[in-house]
Amino acid sequence: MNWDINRILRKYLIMGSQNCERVPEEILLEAIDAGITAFQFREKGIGCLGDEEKLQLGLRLRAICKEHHVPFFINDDIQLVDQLDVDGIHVGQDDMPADKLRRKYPDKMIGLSVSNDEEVKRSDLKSVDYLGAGPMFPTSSKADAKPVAGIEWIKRLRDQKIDLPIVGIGGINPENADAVLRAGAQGVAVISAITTCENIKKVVKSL
Ligand code: TZP
Ligand code: MG
Repeated sequence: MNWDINRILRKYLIMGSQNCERVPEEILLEAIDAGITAFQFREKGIGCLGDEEKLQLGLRLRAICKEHHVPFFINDDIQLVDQLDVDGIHVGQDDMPADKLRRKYPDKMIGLSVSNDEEVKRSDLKSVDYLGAGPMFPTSSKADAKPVAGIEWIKRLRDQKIDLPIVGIGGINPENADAVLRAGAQGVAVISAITTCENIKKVVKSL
């Protein structure tokens, strides 16, 4: 499948069972129905599932994405790349380096998190398809989140002539999403704005 990376970053839902107060499959289905353009399975942090349950949930969420033609990314977990037949892999700075990942998976989309200039400098940007830039705003969804980089971070990436697609992440909601896009991002990646809201349709539409 050939995905249009600029388009699929537009409304990117990230989720694991630890982010959900109800059945993750239901949340994913509602979010897809409301118009999310990509999904990342991120089963990580306090309360996350063990290996076997993680695989089983991953298989169910993956099947939903396949049925609805929504690209499915796995966060970090290289073991699940083949088991879940993912479309893409998202890695952080402490995970498998992008160049190695690219050699191993020439046909997968690869996303990389960058939070500051130092991380950009040490990353092999030509091996990745997009950058995750953040945290844009304070977040309570990631215990070890880097210091808030703000929307200025996206502007700075653009000023450095980095022309990779960028998705902003961290504390994004319908009220502040527009500022992230205006700073130069192709899209917004959110966890809690969708997983904890009352009305997924309304939130996704207004992102
Ligand atoms: N990486 C940087 S911030 C973050 C991740 C995974 C958490 C984003 O969650 P939320 O609830 O949208 O702030
Ligand atoms: Mg990581």
